Amino acid sequence: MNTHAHSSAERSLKERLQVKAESIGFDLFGVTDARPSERLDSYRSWLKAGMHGQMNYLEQHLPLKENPALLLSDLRSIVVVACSYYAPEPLQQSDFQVARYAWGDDYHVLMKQMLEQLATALKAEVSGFEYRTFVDSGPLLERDLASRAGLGWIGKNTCLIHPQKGSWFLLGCLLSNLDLPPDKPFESFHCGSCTRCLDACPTEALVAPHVLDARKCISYWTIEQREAIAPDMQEAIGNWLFGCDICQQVCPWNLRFAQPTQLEAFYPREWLQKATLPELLRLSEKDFALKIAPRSPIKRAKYRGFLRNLAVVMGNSGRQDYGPALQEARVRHAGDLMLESHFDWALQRLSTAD
Ligand code: B12
Ligand code: SF4
Ligand code: SF4
Repeated sequence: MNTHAHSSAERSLKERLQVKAESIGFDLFGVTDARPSERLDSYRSWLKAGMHGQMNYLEQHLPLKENPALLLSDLRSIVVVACSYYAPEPLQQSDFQVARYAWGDDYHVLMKQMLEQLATALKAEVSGFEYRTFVDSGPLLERDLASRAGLGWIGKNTCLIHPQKGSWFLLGCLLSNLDLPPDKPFESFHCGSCTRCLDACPTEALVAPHVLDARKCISYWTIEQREAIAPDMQEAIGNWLFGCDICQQVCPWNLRFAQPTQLEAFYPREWLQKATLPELLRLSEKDFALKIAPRSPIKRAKYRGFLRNLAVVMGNSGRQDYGPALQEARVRHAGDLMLESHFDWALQRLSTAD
């Protein structure tokens, strides 16, 4: 807690900031102070256990996560915002699934622009205003900051859940030298005895409440991992082409409270609604760069990762008519051992499918 009382000017600045944030399109807004997280021990033990897999950047982030003040000299407060990405119209695909956050445009770009807009409004008003904005990729424990800023609790599935709006939210942070009064941290915990997310995870990646072993998580393998997908994960990935939403889909707070996004940018894009797996597999690297990468979060998998994911999903589809497309792709990408092994796996699996 900040020890000094905040002036009415600081309180009114915070109120105006919140109004501005809402007018820009943010659904949730909260403020916390610059203290380091109280949950760093669980982050350290998570890293120590190797549960971050090959996401080495999470190790590199540790010193900064330990001390957010290193990110901005004279850091006084952190504004945490959130946008719902729950599109009212679902992705209409029967052959494959893509995590909801990736149906539309890339939130990293969109929310960063929105945060910059918020900062620009402040710049005009406050002299000497210093700030930095972060969306996802920065060295901050965003969910922890969000719960400290009063936005919700961290569920057993490790997601931040708002008590009236669920967890289909993406987070962003504005660090600044403004002395804004912090909100009351969200201290209650509303999962109760529910264990639906742990029970539903197809790969048992939620190894304990609040502990996700990324090495078992479909989202990790299909988004973050650049090389081969572990053999024992390939079947379990099922038809998830990019990311996984199961531990959020089953959550009663989402089933009851999910609220449609105000941002059309998160609605499913037409190319994704219409795409077929063989067509996607035929994309050249240039097509991927021109048609998918510029706006979609799917670019994170990179071209090879995307083809690898396609091979796995097609292998799991039971659709023997996908054989020729996979054969063709194997010839086109001959020499890329990682891809070859995934195409071979898929062809083999289809040949033994009922
Ligand atoms: C690495 C990462 C991943 C990894 C690892 C996920 C994980 N659970 O750690 C992978 C690739 C698997 C992943 C998947 C997803 N991710 Co991700 N990911 C991140 C990233 C970059 C870092 C998270 C991190 O540091 N993890 C390490 C763990 C140890 O830290 P933590 O999750 O923050 O955990 C803290 C708490 O759980 C707490 N804690 C521990 N024990 C206990 C016990 C109790 C009782 C309590 C209350 C708390 C508590 O302490 C931990 C350390 O402080 C953040 C962005 C960021 N900079 O924070 C996005 C982020 C967490 N991801 C996000 C999203 C949307 C997803 C996916 C939904 C995408 C998808 N559909 O595929 C899935 C969800 C999977 C899941 N159940 O978490 C959002 C989450 C929004 C929300 N509402 O929570 C974030 C915040 C990005 C953003 N800016 O919006 N992600
Ligand atoms: S995202 Fe999917 S694989 Fe990962 S923990 Fe949740 S349900 Fe399990
Ligand atoms: S499914 Fe149940 S246990 Fe899991 S996060 Fe939601 S309420 Fe909590």
